[in-house]
Amino acid sequence: MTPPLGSATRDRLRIAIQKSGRLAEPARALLASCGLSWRESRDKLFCYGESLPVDLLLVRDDDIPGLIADGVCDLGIVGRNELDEQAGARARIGLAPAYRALRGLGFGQCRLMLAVPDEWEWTGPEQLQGTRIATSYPAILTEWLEARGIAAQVVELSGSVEIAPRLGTADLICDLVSSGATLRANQLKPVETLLESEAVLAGPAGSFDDARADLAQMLLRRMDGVLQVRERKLLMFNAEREALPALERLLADAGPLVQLPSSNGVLTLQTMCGEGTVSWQRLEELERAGARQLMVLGVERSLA
Ligand code: PRT
Ligand code: ZN
Repeated sequence: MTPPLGSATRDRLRIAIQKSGRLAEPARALLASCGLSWRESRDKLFCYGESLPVDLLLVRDDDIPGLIADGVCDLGIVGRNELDEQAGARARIGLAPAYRALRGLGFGQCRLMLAVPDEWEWTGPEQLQGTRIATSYPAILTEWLEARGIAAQVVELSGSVEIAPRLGTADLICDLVSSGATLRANQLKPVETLLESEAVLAGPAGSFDDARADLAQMLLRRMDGVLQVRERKLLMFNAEREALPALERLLADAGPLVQLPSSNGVLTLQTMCGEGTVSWQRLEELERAGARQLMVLGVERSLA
């Protein structure tokens, strides 16, 4: 049965993630690769953790910081943009920070940027004096403007920010950008970055003092293991000893080259490396330098 929200469930950890949207699938996939599995409830708002006492709450991303602040959820996966905006809004009314980013998760990357109509000749932030800027991130924008002594009017919009200049409700915008296609389609160009964002694991400002402390620590350790090996490859090959110096030069951007025991005089070598080190071109160069039976393996898990 779904426990009532807001109740003090002290022996289970509750994580808020986006129900649907950009961060929903990668957040679930990350938690699943940390060994979590769930029984879905009918209302699809609450997923009861089966493999571990870690439950999921599926919500709108905007609600995640508040759920952590109110203690309804213990952790959440949310964009840094959302977390910083709500922390900024709290600070502006004198409230203490109630949550913090515990880990950057390497997905959901985007930038919070100022974008001006294409015909503007951008000379710098001083040009913003007296303008109207449409945004869904009023706290971050206001802080940025204040830090530069710029008096501009912040026009808060909850969506479709990019059409504000054409509608005449603002002169320029401050919005999230990833590919930049939306800006281009609206005859806008990005000019300043206010924030580099990605999905983060957020937690309360304080620490847990019950069973959730151990659960959160275990989850973080597993998450670190997953994040460390993501995009990591294990490269294995055989080579004659004479080829070693040339191969080491070609693998300067990889981890230490480890020799495995071998019987017939041919060395068996392995190294951990990034995607770029095992491109087809690099493998062919290694082959020309004497590497044989090259093999590239994906890394699933690691405990450092
Ligand atoms: O329903 P709910 O409130 O949960 O979802 P939402 O609509 O508020 O959020 P969603 O799913 O759109 O975004 C969730 C999070 O994804 C954001 O808070 C960011 O942290 C992150 N993210 C990454 C982005 C983008 N990339 C992004 N491109 N969020 C929004 N966008 C917008 C952008 O502003 C533009 O309008 O997507 C559009 C396409 O961007 P371009 O630059 O590729 O054209
Ligand atoms: Zn939202």
